[in-house]
Amino acid sequence: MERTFLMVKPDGVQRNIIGEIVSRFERKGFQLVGAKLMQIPTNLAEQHYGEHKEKPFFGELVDFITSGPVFAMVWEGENVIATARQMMGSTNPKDAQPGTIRGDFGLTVGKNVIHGSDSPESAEREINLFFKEEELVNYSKLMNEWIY
Ligand code: RTP
Ligand code: MG
Repeated sequence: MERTFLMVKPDGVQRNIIGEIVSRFERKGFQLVGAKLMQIPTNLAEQHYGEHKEKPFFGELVDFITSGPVFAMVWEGENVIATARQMMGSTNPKDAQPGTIRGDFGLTVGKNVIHGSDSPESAEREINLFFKEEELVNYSKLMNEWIY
């Protein structure tokens, strides 16, 4: 089953919407297979956002993501990578549709509440960056019979 890496960014943690965000993915039908509250060290932030190293906002991005605790998660389910991105909404909350997480909770591109992997390759890379294999839990729910 497909897996993705999602993370409530420091602004989302400070604003007490971890539960709101987790709840949306639970209600959608996805399954949580790993989660932790953590403070990201600078070297991990730089690796995680490595693709943006040359961008003018890279320094701000690393400063922000390391500025307070984040809630890192791995979620599983059919098409979870693309569907989670849709549920998050556009990168810039001013363009994000109402009903999406960024559309409902964000105002500016710098503080846009949530991160989600954008492809199967980045999902695998990011899951391995943030979680050890033994931190991910394999289990099945009877409820899945009502989803699939
Ligand atoms: P993320 O990686 O955080 O899930 O966001 P994303 O895929 O939607 O957007 P991406 O292009 O990967 O950009 C990563 C984060 O960089 C910040 N950003 N700032 N100042 C700017 O113009 C600018 N552009 C992007 C955003 O916080 C974005 O989430
Ligand atoms: Mg991205």
